[in-house]
Amino acid sequence: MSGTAINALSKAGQQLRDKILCRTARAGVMGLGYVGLPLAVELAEAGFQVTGIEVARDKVAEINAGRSYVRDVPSERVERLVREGRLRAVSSYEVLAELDTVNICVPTPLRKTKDPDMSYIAQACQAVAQYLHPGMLVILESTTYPGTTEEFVLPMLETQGLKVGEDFFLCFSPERVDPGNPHYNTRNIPKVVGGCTPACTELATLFYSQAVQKVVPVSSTRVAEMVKLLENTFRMINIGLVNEIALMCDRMGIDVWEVIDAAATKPFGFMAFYPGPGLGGHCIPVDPFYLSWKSKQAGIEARFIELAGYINGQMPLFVVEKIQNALNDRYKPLRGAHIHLLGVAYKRDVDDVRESPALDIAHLLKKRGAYVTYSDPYVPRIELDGEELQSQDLEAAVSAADCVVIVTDHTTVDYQLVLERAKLIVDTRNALRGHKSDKIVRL
Ligand code: SAJ
Repeated sequence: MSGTAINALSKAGQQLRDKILCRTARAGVMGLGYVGLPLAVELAEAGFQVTGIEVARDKVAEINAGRSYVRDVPSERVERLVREGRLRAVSSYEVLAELDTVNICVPTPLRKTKDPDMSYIAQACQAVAQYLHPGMLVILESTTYPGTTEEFVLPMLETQGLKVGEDFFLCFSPERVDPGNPHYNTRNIPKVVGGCTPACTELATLFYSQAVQKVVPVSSTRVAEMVKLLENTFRMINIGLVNEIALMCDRMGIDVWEVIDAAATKPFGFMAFYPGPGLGGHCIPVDPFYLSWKSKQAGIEARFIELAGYINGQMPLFVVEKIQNALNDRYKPLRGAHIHLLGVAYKRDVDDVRESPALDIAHLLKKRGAYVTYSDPYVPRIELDGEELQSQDLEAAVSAADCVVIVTDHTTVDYQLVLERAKLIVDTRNALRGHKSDKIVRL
């Protein structure tokens, strides 16, 4: 730790530092989802005694039975840690009274009005406030707008009469979990962290350094909050740009996929993004609207975010019209046609359908009178307009359908079989790249 911080550390801070260094600090993780569970496992494997606090009792039972429900965390790791007594899960908050650190990894969705839904953070922080005690390190990881930690969380915690930076320590550290990424995980993704005071930052940096390879301290919680929003807004806007380029190329009869591949040969100053059926997932379609909401309050319209949101939101309709025109060119109306969607997850090789554009496409197709089926090796069933659809056998459905639409380009699908059996294919992901056939229609 830096000299200044050691001298400046209060007695409570010094005690926490010592507990972190000798791993006697009892760690807590609130929210054992795709962010919280990998973090809990890394902290436990780093030698801390970890308690997961999870409101979903079935998840608590799974963890305590040594089973993982998060694809990136093998059950073997959970089972070993639970057996060794280094990881457990509970569903009540009292345990916070005996914890030295707590990472808050709860959801931050949007309301229907596209305003931030802070209810999960509020519930978690009220619980932490109730059991807050001297020497506690509290780190918010949920993606949120700049100012949340100091304006929303800190006042809740200070109601207990304890002083931040002396009695307890409060930081923000953005989660950077990338579901399904085979190369990057909680341990090797650099961890940005900013505290309410330098002592807060130093203690959180020390804490994370026990479990994460690289920690990146920044000067404040607002900087740390903004880092995450820049990262994901960058993606959302560039996806919006490339979708708009795809619309232009469609009108001009230019192969957008060839354009992007050729542009990507530029060894500097360019980063390839790819058009698609729309923007799915629980990060990219959501996080930028936390920034635009706060920006509006600060008197600045986040025009790029709003525009990119509009363009990305139009892509499902563009795909449906592409399907309709492709059938029309073959003297087949969309009404009454059998359309088979290949892949409904929001991106390749994940099992998550949250905000998936496939659901919008299916809804629009049904509204236009089509009969819609789907296959997805990762998603056995979906709910569509109040009806449950089950994933169909690929070969049979592809052979029977009037049009197969590749919406998610899972790598495990037999695209050769699709190419041979399908009458017509609308490929929204260039999954059939390199194949030439007049039955393939690309974005
Ligand atoms: N998408 C496109 N074209 C692209 C890239 C993505 O249409 O060129 C679509 C995807 O199909 C998906 C949506 O955008 O529907 C989001 O895709 P994503 O690749 O951004 O994946 P996410 O949502 O899982 O984003 C996560 C983010 N991780 C965190 O927030 C911690 C993001 O910051 C990562 O950069 C991203 O994974 C990643 O790189 O995979």
